[in-house]
Amino acid sequence: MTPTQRRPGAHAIYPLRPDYVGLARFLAEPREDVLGAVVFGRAPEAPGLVAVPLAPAQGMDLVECWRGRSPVQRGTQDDISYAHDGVVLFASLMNDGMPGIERAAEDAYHRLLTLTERLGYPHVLRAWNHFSDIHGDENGLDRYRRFNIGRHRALASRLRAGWVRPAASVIGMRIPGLRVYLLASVVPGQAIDNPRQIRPCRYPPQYGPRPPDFSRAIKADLAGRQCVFVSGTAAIQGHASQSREDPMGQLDETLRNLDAVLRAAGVLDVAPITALKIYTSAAAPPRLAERIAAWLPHGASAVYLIGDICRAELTVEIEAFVSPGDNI
Ligand code: 3EB
Repeated sequence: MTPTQRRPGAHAIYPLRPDYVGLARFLAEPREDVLGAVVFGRAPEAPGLVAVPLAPAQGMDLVECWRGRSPVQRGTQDDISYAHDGVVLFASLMNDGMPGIERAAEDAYHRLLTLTERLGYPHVLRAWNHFSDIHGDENGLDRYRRFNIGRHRALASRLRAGWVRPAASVIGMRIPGLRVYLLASVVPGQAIDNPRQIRPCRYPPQYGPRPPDFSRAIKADLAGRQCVFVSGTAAIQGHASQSREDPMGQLDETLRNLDAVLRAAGVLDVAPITALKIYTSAAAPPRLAERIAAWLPHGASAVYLIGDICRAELTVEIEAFVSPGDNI
């Protein structure tokens, strides 16, 4: 291609990042470059819009919008909505009808992985999982532990072949169903460990018969843009929960974990943090938001959502998206 034949913007930096906007604004804006969007609230019918009914603490319908590079190709298959742009694929699925979270999780991951591979994006970098009654009992086991069994069964053959576990979040929602959405890419990401925590896949059996299959963070070079996806991070040291009855203590521990995993990913300062999502199991105390605001760099976004953390004794969990080129 000669320079004059290049599409305008073809050499601009790959734009992937989450934007958080109100639903009305999202619906009013152009959407050609939208890979996927998630409404934390009631979703209207719109292509590629997945509803995750966690209450936004801001009290409005909040949309998390992932933009890639136009033209984006969209489709639906096997009840999965997807869109891709040659670099990243966003896919989402609602598995609301299937009884039993173990089977629902296995079926969801089986279908999602089949699709990502068929479309040429076999490397899942980041997955979000939301389902109801996360601490309920299902055949004698906590539903989160059942979810881990189903997820593990769907991933097992890929894991044996060296597939990298994605960064992930698992947060309980308060209406029935399972919602999974993910970002996958044409190139593999690199798994980052947190030196303060053991790898989730090495959790001892006290946390369930199958460990959770996720990486603490994934670092990826997406068309020249360095991205770090930090998994839902809570007050866990080694494998043990810390500061059980103390939300502010849990927050301090969580921020230490975020610092540590970012450092391990080569992000030497919190300044490049682009977006933070904070999940709390009840309305966050104002002091918690104040502490986070003081920790976050100027220009980064922080959204608060109410949902259940997958260990009942934990009340706060934080995930992050970092692209060092964004703020510095
Ligand atoms: C933890 O560190 C807290 O099962 O995919 C955080 C993020 C947690 C993802 C998952 C679980 C998961 O174990 C819980």
